[in-house]
Amino acid sequence: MAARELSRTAFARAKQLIPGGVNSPARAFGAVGGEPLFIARGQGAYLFDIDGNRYLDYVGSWGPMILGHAHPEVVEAIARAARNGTSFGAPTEAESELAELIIEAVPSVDKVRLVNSGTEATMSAIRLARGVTARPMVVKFAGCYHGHVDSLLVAAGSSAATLGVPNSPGVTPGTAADTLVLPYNDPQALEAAFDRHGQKIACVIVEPVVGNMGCVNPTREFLDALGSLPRRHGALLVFDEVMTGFRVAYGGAQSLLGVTPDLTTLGKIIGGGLPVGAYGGAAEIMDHVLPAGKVFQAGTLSGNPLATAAGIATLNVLRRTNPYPRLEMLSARLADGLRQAAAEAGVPATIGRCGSMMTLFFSQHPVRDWQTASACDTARFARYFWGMIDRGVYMPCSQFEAFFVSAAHSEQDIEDTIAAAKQVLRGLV
Ligand code: KE4
Repeated sequence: MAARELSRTAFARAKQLIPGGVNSPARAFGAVGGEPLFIARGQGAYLFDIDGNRYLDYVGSWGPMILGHAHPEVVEAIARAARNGTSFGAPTEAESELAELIIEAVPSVDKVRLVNSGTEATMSAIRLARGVTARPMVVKFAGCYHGHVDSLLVAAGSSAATLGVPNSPGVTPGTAADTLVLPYNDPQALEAAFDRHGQKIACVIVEPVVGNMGCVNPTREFLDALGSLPRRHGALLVFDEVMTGFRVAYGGAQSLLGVTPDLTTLGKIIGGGLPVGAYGGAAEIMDHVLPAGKVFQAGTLSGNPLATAAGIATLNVLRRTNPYPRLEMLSARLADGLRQAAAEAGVPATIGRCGSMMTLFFSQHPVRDWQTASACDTARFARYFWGMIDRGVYMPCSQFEAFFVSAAHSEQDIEDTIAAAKQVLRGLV
């Protein structure tokens, strides 16, 4: 068992200063028990905690670190930008350079606004959709997460077509009232919602490949419904590609799935680990955003010189090296190895995967929506999580998250992970 005393001490201190000792609940290890590890540094595919333990990292900061930690070109770009100042509150050419890279890569984006997080991106995209359509309602799907936007912190009511109810204190019933929560991968529910509310729906927001209930792929029928129903009823389709953007492909999920959304939200990878979010779409939609149009959105640090430098460097490395075929090869091998390890151990498990994002579900049935995801054996997941930590493999601390292979992972890293999983899974029976 690795020593974790310094993390324990650091956590005790942090809890005196910061709610729950963390600046985001996802890091608190709440779903797996125990206490979070405090990280000293990352290098390539590895994290090092403050007790000196090394871990093979599959969280990758929840997605941004597709190149691995401390990539030399990214670090140098940030350092170079910092020497010229850290923020000006005035336009810089780097913002146009990052915008150009995004526009060139993402099929649906002709114009893009940079913000500071995925939450800001989805919040702004919804406001824009409501402003453009002059309609109040937003459709989302159970199990999809779009950041801590009040109107999206909503759980499904008793029936899938029930208007949303808040699932966080502080979100008012009035805010939730305009949010409709439907089952993912249910084209009939989406059709019924439009039949019932069609002229009041401003947009449908969806993770085109879900990461936030664990990795769940859309069915062809669901994609066809997403591609046709909103448009038929004058609503906008918003692809939340904060996680899938530049992850599952350089052009994001929309470049793979054959559906072109009206708006796309981005984050994570486009900041290379620094705070960048973005929302974009056709110019005739985006030109409704102030000061071109009347839909308000602003931000002191939007397009920040350091963040845009990190994002530009990251996208330039991705565009130059095209790591996606190798990521697919490594990820397919890992998925097969985990599937085989679970089968050999007699542990019911299935894999959800798209490219280098995937989830090992402790479920004997395929996971296709929140109902099947929430039936997973989360207690068994928690034992698996800690077993992997004890073997130096850092997986996401929740069954309902995706994990990620980076371009810094080696074939040996993948084999070592499979070997560790074989040992851990055998112990779970
Ligand atoms: P941020 O505000 O955390 O940058 O992005 C919110 C967001 C929006 N859309 C999708 C599809 C997302 O996955 C996220 C954030 N993802 C979580 C992890 N699955 C971030 C981890 C955290 O909250 O600490």
